[in-house]
Amino acid sequence: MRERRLSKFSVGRKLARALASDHSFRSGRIIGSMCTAPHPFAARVFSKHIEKNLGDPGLSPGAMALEAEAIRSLGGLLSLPDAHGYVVTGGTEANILALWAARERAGGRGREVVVSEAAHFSIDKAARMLGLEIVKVPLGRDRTLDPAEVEKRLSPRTIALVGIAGTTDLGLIDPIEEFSRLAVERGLYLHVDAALGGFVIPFARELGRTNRAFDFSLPGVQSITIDPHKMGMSVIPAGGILFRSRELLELVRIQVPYLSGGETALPTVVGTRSGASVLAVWALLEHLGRRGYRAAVERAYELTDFLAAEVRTIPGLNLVAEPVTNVVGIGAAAMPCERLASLLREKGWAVSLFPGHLRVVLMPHLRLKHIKKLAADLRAVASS
Ligand code: 0PR
Repeated sequence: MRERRLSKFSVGRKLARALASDHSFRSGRIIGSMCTAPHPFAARVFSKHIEKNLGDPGLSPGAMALEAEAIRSLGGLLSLPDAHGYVVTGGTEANILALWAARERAGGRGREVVVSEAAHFSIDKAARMLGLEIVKVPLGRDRTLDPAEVEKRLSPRTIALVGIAGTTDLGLIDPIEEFSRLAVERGLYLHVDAALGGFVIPFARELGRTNRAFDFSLPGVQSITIDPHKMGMSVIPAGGILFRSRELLELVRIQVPYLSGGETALPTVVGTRSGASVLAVWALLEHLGRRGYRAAVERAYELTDFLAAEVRTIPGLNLVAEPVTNVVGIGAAAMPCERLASLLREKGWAVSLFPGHLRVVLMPHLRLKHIKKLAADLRAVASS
């Protein structure tokens, strides 16, 4: 730390210089991110309440009540208005809590968790923290999961299945109906990672884009991850974990005797936690309502369709899967994807590179003019 103070002006100038090379959502150049520019209303509510710490719930009974309301609202979106849960820091914390609950529920009966090889790395992270073993099921050539392959990997040591509703690499949806059937038959815990899809698939169903079931309407589903800081358009950090019952949530709570509200049970992985995040989530859910989110999802699909149609017409490029949500996977037959990615990066695009394809996520900060420009650049680099 420096000894002498630096004026706010000088610090501001240093800051601006240091951040000059950072990408911004406003530029329309961030095409590989699952986050987006926070909705201005969420940002306003967030900045107004930055002092709130829900790690000491007794200090903010009002904010805690709104968190419960936000959870009911998310539960309603996922077919269970009386779900139990919390707004957490993101999909990673939500997945950790879910697998922790699964482990506690199994009571030492086994340690294996079965999930597709497309699982987000937070599942591996959670397993390492919790002493669980991840059994990965390979995907078929069309990148989807065959339920028979899942069943083959179940053993007496299996305690849980994780289904993904909106995979990280391609936005695809696992056969969660089948997962649910297996979970009920075998008494397994089923967690659904809908970090991205939670705010997309319910509206995609209403828009007639998919008829896949993935939520609490399936009897085997015990918990769901749904992230307001992805397609929920709220401020980072904001994830969501929802459990089917209070008993499941109790499995991951810790009793704390000394806080302001008296003896209390805290459920999140982190201690001190942002009340501002929670209030921003609540406020935006109230403000946009289903109609607002549906409109955002509809726009995202328009861009998805546009980009997918363009990619189909560009010689040397291909879609690695038919988009199901707002994610487009672009493969290149004539050159390594690493080269395609670096040519696009040279042109200023912030792309995500997976083994064998580039990922474009059509998030709400993107406009048709950005995607038209992207398509033109893709066409140019594909033939270079
Ligand atoms: N589950 C799924 C299916 C995810 O895709 C992700 C993150 C998580 C869980 C974990 O969520 P948190 O990162 O909130 O803990 N998916 C994004 C990804 O890996 C995260 C991300 C977001 C990466 C924005 C880059 C970026 O610019 O692609």
